Amino acid sequence: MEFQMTPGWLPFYPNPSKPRFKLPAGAVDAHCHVFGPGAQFPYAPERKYTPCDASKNQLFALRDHLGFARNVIVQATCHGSDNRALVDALRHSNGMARGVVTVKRNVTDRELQDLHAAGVRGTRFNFVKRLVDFTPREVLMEIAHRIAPLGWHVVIYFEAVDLPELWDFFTALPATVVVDHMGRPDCAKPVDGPEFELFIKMMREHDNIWSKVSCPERLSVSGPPALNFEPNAYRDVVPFARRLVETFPDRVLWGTDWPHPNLKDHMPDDGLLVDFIPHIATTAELRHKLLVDNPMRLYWSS
Ligand code: 0GY
Repeated sequence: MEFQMTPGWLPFYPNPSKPRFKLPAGAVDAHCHVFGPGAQFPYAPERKYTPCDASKNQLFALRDHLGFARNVIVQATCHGSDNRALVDALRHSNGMARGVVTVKRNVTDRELQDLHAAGVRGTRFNFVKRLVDFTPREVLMEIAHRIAPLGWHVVIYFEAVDLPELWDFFTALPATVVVDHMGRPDCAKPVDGPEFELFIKMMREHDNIWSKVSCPERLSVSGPPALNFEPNAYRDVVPFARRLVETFPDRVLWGTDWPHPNLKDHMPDDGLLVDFIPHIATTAELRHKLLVDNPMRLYWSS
């Protein structure tokens, strides 16, 4: 099947630079996607965008080029609850990739067990209104109760303004919960303002809640530097990510977000994104937790 990429969408960066920051041995890219290829794994009819194809082999080549050892592949909304492209990538990863899927209420126990055997360790609930149609909370809660006994966690994606309304649901989830991209704070607001304080409070009061300190390219208002990544790249995101890394060093993850769906103004060089890591995790110990210990504990302990 032929798919036309959504107009205005940027394809991923063609020739990423080699990072200057040397990743610790065993580092995990804990948030990335595979898209299709659409001819083999068609995009979902209910999708809100059509991405560029981004195959497992391209993802694994990027992993090796950047110096990561492993990937966590997260189901993107353009594939809906059809996890075949993701599972195919896991099966071809030699055990070096784990997955986070999207499932519907009617998923069978057998299907969940097969997903687990393929390397799936979580399910994703998406609350970003431009990306998905609404699913009733009780349906999501039912799914959460089905996956919890497998030792899976729930990945949640939402925007900061929606946290007050979603608080009760998130804090009642019966599993480890991993928040995508720091709950998408508005980085034009102060890091100690009420909006981000609410997010910090949620993590402080609920030690089953983790955060990915990912996506400076998506969250930054000040934007990328014109030519050189240092010293000001995405500088407005740094205080938010640093605060989480330093306050909750054992509950943070990092990922490239390759191939960066829905970016229209600026497509990051993934090598330079890796060079952002020492700005948000400023000691070798913090970086080892962020890039190795935490993702290994969450994704490779079973
Ligand atoms: C991301 C971010 C986005 C998209 C999705 O599943 C998705 O379609 O997550 C976004 O548009 O902000 O993490 O990939």
